[in-house]
Amino acid sequence: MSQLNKFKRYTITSALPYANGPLHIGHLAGAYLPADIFVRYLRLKKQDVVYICGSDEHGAAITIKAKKENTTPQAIIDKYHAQIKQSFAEFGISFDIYHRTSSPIHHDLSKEFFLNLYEKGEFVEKYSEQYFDEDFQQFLADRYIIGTCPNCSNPNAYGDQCENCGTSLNPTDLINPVSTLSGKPPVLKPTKHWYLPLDKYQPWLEKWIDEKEGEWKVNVFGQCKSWLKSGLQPRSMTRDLDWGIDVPLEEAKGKKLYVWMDAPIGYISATKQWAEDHNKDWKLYWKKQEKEEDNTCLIHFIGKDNIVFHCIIFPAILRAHGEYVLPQNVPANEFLNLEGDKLSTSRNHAVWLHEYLEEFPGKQDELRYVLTSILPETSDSEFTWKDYQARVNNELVAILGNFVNRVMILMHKFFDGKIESPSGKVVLNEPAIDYELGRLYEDLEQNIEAFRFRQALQTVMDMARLGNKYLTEKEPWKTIKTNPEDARETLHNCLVLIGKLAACMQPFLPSTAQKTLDMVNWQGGAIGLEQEISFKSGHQLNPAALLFEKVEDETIAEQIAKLESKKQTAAPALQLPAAKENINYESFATMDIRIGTILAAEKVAKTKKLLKLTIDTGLDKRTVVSGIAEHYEPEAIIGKRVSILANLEPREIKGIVSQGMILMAEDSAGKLTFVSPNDDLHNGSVVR
Ligand code: B3M
Ligand code: ZN
Repeated sequence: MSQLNKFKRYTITSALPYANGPLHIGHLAGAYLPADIFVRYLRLKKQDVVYICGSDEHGAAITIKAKKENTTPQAIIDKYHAQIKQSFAEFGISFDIYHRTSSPIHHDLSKEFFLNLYEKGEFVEKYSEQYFDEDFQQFLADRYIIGTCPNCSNPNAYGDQCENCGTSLNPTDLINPVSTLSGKPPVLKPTKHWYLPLDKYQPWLEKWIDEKEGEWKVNVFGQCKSWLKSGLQPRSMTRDLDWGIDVPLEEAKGKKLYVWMDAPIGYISATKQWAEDHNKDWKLYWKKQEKEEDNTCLIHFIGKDNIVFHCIIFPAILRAHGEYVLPQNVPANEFLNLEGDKLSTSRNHAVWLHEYLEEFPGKQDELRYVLTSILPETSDSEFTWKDYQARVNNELVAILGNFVNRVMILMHKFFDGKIESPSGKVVLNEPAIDYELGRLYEDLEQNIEAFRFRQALQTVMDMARLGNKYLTEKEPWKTIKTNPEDARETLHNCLVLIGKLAACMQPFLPSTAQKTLDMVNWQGGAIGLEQEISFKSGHQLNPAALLFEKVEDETIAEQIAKLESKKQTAAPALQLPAAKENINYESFATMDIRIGTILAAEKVAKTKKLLKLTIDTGLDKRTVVSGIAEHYEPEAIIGKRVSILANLEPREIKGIVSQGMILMAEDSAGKLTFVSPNDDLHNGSVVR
């Protein structure tokens, strides 16, 4: 039994993608396809539903991309907003609105939200030390700082997260942090921010999350519990950035709202815009109503990396505001992998939606089908092109397409595509089939309502299997000679079954469902899920057409080769420091660089980074303190040939006078190596 009527209406959201690049199949499978299936189902069930999405156009994700493409943030969001919107539309993701967080209505609402919390005294104001790039005279967003992950030693971890081990980080956790703007280590400077005291909300959040046990997906519930277990910390809702929504306070000039403060409010502002456009009341879709039973059912579809924001931070914001409903469910998906490897934008290891649309025109439902079959609902799953081919050929072509096609061909061959019945109307006249269909339909309902879309899709395929089996058993191609009325009845039953199948296909394969209905020349208007299917006597079918085509081996081989070649050409994500300004030769010539040899090396007590070296410079034997202890063991470098800047003013470091500097080459991963001569030069040789 459907449980949908428990709620007056539904507010369904899909995560707002950053408008900083194209979408790939991982996005589709994570937060959009499942939501679209659910929403299409709700609509077919005649529920009052609004489906909300839009581009997330703030945050460092955008400014970093602008820097990379050497353009402005505005140009980036305009370009990718349009592209993403287009891809969604072509895949039939049926948002009621696809909005933008750069819109004035969103800026206004976000500020209003911030002020509401500010005036209630919900924020804690704090000064903290934050990384600042002295060359660029600006504070650095977390994403602008890279360094070594304290957890897994990945040298390219970001200030907010290590993409290698998934640990979420603070910039100050990074070892050897470097600003991606200047390529230099940033300095810490105090700055004031407004924090959401999540620690204060912890007891309430614990209680609220505990109520979701058994109702929310295990992966989502488990992640929430683990965040709560490790203890929530206040989180700053403002940032020192130059792109985003202004903090609406006089004393916060130049500061912007934290992107995760404004982005979820984007769901609300988009709803406001939609309501304005369609003469609706947006408050019904977001605010608590007088009677609890009149509240909307809010559901967020997201990927697992967004769980904390939707299950902890945004609910805390909504509750602090007080007038809003909280999410009823957050059916987050895990990740989709590709051909044995993580999907990766930077390594270009992805199947991009805009490329698929170009290379497989008209084959959106094929991808919808394959992705729905492998949705990472409870654990990570994997897309491979071979599996794509197998599912299209062995399931869509051989089962679904085949059933519809056989029935259509036989109807045309034996009865000129015309339905005729003495009773004037054709309905399903086969109790066993009717019973089975009823059972399958119930499964479908239950699975969709429990967000088990993979299984739900299987019940649709089972309907097609049922049809094939029935047709094979009844053999109308034989009985047409012995008992033509029986053959006619069999095919009529099949046509009704096709109608039912098309109805149930709609949430998953919307354009195939429509094609099927067109083929049987369905005249009944929009087809409902539970509608009784019948045809009038005299009804003429349209010509048979194939619903799906076989995917050839070459097509798959091409796609696999394309992924392989991208892998080789995609440059590793080098984060090189910016080039320095020109100097004249005289400046260079003032440096006295010599070849020397390390005679002795020891750790400097109470430091992690420093080694005390004794160097034979050819001129003398001297002491140099060098910050290489994390890269070399002292014993291992004795006898090493090095280059030394010999006329650097002596400096006292940790009580030791250091005379000169050893030259080191540093790669983008922060690894240091000595700059040594290739040939065996004597000590004191000049580098120039
Ligand atoms: N743009 C992060 C992401 O795309 C973020 C989601 C916002 S949902 C309010 O993963
Ligand atoms: Zn790591």
